[in-house]
Amino acid sequence: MKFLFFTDTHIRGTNPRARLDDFEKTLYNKFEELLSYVRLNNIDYVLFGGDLLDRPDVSLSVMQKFIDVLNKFPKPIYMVLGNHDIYGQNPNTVNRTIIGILETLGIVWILDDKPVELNDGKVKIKITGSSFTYDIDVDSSKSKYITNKGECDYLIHIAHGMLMEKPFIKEVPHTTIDEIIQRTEADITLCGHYHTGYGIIKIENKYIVNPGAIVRINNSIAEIKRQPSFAVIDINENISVYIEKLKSAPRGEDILDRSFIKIQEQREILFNNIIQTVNTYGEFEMLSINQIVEEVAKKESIPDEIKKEVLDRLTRAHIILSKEVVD
Ligand SMILES: [Mn+2]
Repeated sequence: MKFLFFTDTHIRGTNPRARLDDFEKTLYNKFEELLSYVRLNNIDYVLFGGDLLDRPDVSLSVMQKFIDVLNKFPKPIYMVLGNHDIYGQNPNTVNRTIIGILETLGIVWILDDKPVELNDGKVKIKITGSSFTYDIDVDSSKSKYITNKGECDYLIHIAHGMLMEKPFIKEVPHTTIDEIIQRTEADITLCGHYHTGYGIIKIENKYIVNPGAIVRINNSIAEIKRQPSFAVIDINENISVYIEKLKSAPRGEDILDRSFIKIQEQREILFNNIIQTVNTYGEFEMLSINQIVEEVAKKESIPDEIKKEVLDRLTRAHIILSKEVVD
């Protein structure tokens, strides 16, 4: 069986500030290239790592074009939700989002509570998934990255979280591969969320794969140099995994505006100052509002139902705010 895995497409109708080209058009071309790769290379199943959309309510006129191409992929596309696909970093809001509609139409399949078993008469492959939740990398058990093989020959797990090769910036919640590699039974763990990606890492016959985002949204030097890629997985008697570069992706130099970098650097300094200020008020190691609620609740022994109410209200506020924001 042959799989194609891609991640973080961030479909949107507007241009990210640093982009000089027509982002929507370029992205559409990438989807068409992926589709023709699927057809020419006899890919059986398509897997997706989350952040299909840049926001949960991306406009219908934009979606109309992309639904047309998504509908031509082998159905369904097995996927997990990214933080941009949902409201309030809460996967339970999916029914109010565009992805909820795509799932109803049978175009996508959200894996979390519906793992899939594929059997071609030769091998039995199970696919499990963990959508983004605000605690995916905060939870010390790292349970969203751990999955069980059961009766199948091979197990593929997809997660949208900050799974990193090495320890990362302290302020950003993340998980390192060595925290999970011994405990997960997945032969292949496919990851989205960290846009830079790291390709294929193989440890003791287990693969960890993040080919990086299909899109380049910021204009860091690393992003300018990076060529958007996807992964191909071929499972017969053995597993083979390889990375393919998108040919339709323009050169970073041609589409990312570097004059913008200076302003962005100043912003980063400002942002770091804010983080430091917040840290002096409490020992918050992260800045996500949900995580701060979690920390405060723990410190002050606030009952679970009150914490839940606060998180629910934050989700509702996010829904209201996102309707008011004009991109
Ligand atoms: Mn993303």
